[in-house]
Amino acid sequence: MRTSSLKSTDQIQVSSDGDLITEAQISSTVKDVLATTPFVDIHTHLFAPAFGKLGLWGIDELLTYHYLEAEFFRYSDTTPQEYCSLSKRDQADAIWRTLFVENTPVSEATRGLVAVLKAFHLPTDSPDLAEARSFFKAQTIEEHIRKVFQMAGVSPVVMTNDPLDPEEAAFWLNGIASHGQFRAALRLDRILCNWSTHWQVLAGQGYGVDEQASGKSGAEVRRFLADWYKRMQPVYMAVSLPDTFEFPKETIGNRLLKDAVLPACREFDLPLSLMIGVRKQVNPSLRLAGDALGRADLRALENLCRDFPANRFLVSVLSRENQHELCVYARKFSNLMPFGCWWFLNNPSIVEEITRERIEMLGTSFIPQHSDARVLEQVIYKWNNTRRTLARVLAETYRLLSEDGRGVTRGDIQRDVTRLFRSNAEAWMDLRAPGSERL
Ligand code: RAT
Ligand code: ZN
Repeated sequence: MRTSSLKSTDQIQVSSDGDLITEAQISSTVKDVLATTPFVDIHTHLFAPAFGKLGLWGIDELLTYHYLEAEFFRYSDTTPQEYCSLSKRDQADAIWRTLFVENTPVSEATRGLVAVLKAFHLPTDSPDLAEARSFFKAQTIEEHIRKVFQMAGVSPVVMTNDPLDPEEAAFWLNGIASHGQFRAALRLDRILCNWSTHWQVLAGQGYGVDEQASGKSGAEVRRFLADWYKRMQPVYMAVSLPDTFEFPKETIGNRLLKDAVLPACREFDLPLSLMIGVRKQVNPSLRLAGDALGRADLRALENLCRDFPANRFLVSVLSRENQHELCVYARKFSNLMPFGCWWFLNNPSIVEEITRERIEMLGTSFIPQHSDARVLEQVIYKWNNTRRTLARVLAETYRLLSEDGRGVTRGDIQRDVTRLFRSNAEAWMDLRAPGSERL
């Protein structure tokens, strides 16, 4: 039973989820609940083992992560061109030497790699990578994935699946068995943001589309999406949009969004994930590490949420300056679900700020984080960091609540953490393994 106010001096023994906990117990209870609740990872770039080499894992992939490559070029005289001509192994050695041996790995991405090494009891200060390489070489992928997800406390994870990536599409077209821990997400960047270089691929596959996306193109793209929906059984459709995104505005992308993507999402009852604010290739020589960000005009989002009430939008914005207005829009539109602290925002100081702001404005009606992991083992450090930051934020939230007159139980904390990291996602997408019940 609740009592009106709880002072830290109250000595209530916790015996069940229903008993109020003391202020002194809040922090440890929050940490414990965070540690024991499996999270859903709603956006990654990982692949199930059936996709073979598309799934990245191991020390050389971890070290050549584009977040680390960007940092490498700040310290090293190696030019991006020289770096690109090296083998992956030599690139990894160069990054290890530069960022971990010759310098202290204090940045978020370097610290993350240290945490992964430590999680596997590998040396974190070795002059070379010999021991790490032999450890990863000894792993078999299925068992390694199981262990890594268990260490990270995540399941399932959502992949990013591009039907216009020729390498990936070949796997889907040959038939891919569903995997218990991975779900698909149908990524639309090439269609919505780069139609001029991709429409011919659709045309070549027998869809009646043209360069201007005129006439029956919208209906045909919708047919393409329906075919890929059947093939992938995605849990949502997704697109990453530039900071300059405007809606409505007469562009090919917007026409296809309105005539094909939004109707398909309604038909299949899928949310559309909009990741807004990327400025692609401001430094093309850095390749994947060459993107930056810009503040977006979120009136585009306002227009979408209002004009398409039967659609649901999962939204992450890349600019720190857009975060507050995203919360305001989520208060106006229940078909908008803010998610994650994306890419350049996934640093403890910013995650803390954004998450506090979201709790203050939205309670627990949002999805605080996704990992965006590209290399399997990254989920270990990314989710560990999220838990660590959230422990501070949630403990402070409950302390204030308790001070203001409402004590909390372990059951309350469990319900909130489950909502934030699991059931809000489950309510928005069908995360059950694709199988008979979904077909
Ligand atoms: O965070 C990243 O790794 C970025 O390169 C992008 O992949 C981004 O997350 C995206 O999905 O577009
Ligand atoms: Zn991503």
